[in-house]
Amino acid sequence: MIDLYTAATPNGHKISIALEELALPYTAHTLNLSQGEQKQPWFLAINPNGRIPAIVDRAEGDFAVFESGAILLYLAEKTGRLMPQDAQGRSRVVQWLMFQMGGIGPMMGQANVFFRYVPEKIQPAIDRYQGECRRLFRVLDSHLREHEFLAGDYSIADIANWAWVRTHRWSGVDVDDLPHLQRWLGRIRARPAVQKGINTPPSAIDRDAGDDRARQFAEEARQMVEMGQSRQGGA
Ligand SMILES: N[C@@H](CCC(=O)N[C@@H](CS)C(=O)NCC(=O)O)C(=O)O
Repeated sequence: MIDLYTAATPNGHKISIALEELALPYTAHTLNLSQGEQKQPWFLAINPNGRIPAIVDRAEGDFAVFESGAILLYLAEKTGRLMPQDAQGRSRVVQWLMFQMGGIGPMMGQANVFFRYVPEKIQPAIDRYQGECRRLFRVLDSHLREHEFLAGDYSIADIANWAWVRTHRWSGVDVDDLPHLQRWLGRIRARPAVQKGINTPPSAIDRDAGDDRARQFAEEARQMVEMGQSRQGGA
């Protein structure tokens, strides 16, 4: 049994999607991020960085893993699935996983902060992060022109990138002229395990930005950003 500590965000959904795909038994614990539950001492003992997602593998002596990319690798290696076994195939998956962890995630995250959450509209920051998202989306689109998935068969690299890119509207970045990216988004969205994963827990990001729940989500995220800024140190 695996305990998953999560919230309705792309990084959280990466892990619920992977657990569903792998049919691993797990219990999802949803943390209230706007109330700072992720900074409580009990959770910092699991993830010293004080952020979701994290897992504890009860079958492996309560082994804890934090950082969503590291969790995906752990689950793929534990099961021998969602990643090839040979060195080159594995490296291809890790490359696209790192592309998400170092590029798509941070850039879309910052686009959300400046486009949705901070009260002041700082246009150069919005342009910078949305522009970088567009550039990264074009890299994905060009690669997907020749490839069905990012690195051979459907893998943890697809899960990691998909969980973020699907929320492109929330970041204010369109994909209308990126047909290969759209095809890949639709193909992965149709997987039953993916549907279960993005509903564990369901996300307000999926709703219309003018919807009350989406507005409340943005407000809570804004409070979380302010809380993070007012803290000393990482957690
Ligand atoms: N690099 C980390 C990022 C984790 C992260 O930023 N999590 C966000 C939600 S997506 C969070 O917990 N935010 C709460 C906070 O900043 O206090 C990962 O991929 O796991």
